Amino acid sequence: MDVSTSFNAAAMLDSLAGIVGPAQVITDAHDIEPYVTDWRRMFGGPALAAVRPADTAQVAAVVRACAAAGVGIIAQGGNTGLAGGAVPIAGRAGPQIVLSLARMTAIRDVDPVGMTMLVQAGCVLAAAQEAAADAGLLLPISFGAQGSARLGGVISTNAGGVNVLRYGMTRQSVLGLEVVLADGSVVNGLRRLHKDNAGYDWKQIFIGSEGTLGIVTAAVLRLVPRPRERGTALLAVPTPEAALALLARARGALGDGVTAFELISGRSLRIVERHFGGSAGVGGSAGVGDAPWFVLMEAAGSIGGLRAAVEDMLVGAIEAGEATDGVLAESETQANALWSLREHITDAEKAEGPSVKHDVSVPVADIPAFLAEASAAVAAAHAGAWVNAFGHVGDGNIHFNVVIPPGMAPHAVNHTVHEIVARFAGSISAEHGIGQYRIGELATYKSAPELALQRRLKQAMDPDGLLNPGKLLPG
Ligand code: 2HG
Ligand code: ZN
Repeated sequence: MDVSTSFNAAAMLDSLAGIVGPAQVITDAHDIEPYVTDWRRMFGGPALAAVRPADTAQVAAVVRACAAAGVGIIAQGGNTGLAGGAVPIAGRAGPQIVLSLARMTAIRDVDPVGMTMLVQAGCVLAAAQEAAADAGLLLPISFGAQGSARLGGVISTNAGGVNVLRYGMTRQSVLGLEVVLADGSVVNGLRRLHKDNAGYDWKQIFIGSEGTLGIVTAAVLRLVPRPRERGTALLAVPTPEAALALLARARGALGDGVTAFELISGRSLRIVERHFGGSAGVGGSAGVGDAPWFVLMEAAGSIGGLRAAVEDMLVGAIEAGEATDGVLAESETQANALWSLREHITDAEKAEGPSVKHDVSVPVADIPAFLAEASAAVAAAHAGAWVNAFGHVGDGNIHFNVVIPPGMAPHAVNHTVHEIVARFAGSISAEHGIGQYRIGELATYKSAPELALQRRLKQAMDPDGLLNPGKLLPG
């Protein structure tokens, strides 16, 4: 339909209020702000309203009303993303709403025998982790924003995080989904089955599709046994090569007990110290001497002797020169303080000024060469910029963020880094997704047949292009 001539905003708002109640249709300029702007204040644009349904039936009714009027729908969870996928695009034509899942927070059940849990899309990740822990189990999805990220968003972006190396991306933790399709129909696939080969595994197309194919309203998640012991260590390492040697040593000694292996540049820790040095539990490199690089690693297990095995492994690493210094946490509190250092890097970077994010992955063995080449290229081409590199080195995923001086064009910096990523046959978005931030670059770095295939999927699922318009797929 031609919305430019026939669209009646007041009637649309009335009809939305009729579905969710007037108090849940937010239009006031001040109140709508947190829904239409991302937390870094980099992305955002106008929306007719932020609409907050209470349940799946209301989501479906809102989608049907929007579909009938040609109104775009941006599904939003905790709005913690880094690619602008959950907020409007500035200057985009056509009416759209933000559909917030924030009221749908229920944890319907935890099954300790089948090791599953059933949650609504608005459930905060940390709340689901706690419910799993109360049942003696672990929901193995973990990242810095877990206190505000909501599971619908976690699933829709196939979030990564610090435990991917042991437990996989979010995709590996999803057994069943309930989704609302573009026409407002509800598909309930909330099965608690660990095995189900009866036809296409359709839930996979929604996981990581950033709300462009359907809206996730509930999920069955796979839980795992909760390890009884964990060993957390911060190590100073001389080079990224040494970090990879240490990873091989840790896996040799501890097998799949290695649950996290994060590489942190010395500069990343120094900015955490500068901005959060005084905060409780966050300070410097926790007694480990200064170094060009650090590794924060964690191992976990339940059969006893884990700590001693980690200790032996660390002694061996220091003897071999793979690490020059290190601290093995003596208590839960100290372990949490080490993680707190890691989790404050993003906020410390924000406090440093504007930065150009690169959430890249390359084959794990190529990480040292990638870091050397990309750092040299940034230094040569962008005077005054500096690299804040850290990330999930065990997955080949580095956040190669570049803090830039005022006035420097971000796109030129993106180009410098992503050309090197392409040379290593890497990805320009390892875990944060495409959203609106990476959409231009996707057209450059994905092959034409891959893009054509994705467009066919989009056309089949959302022929009118109303689900998260303008995101993920270049037009
Ligand atoms: C992390 O690993 C997050 O801490 C955020 O993915 C990364 O700030 C970033 O670029
Ligand atoms: Zn990350």
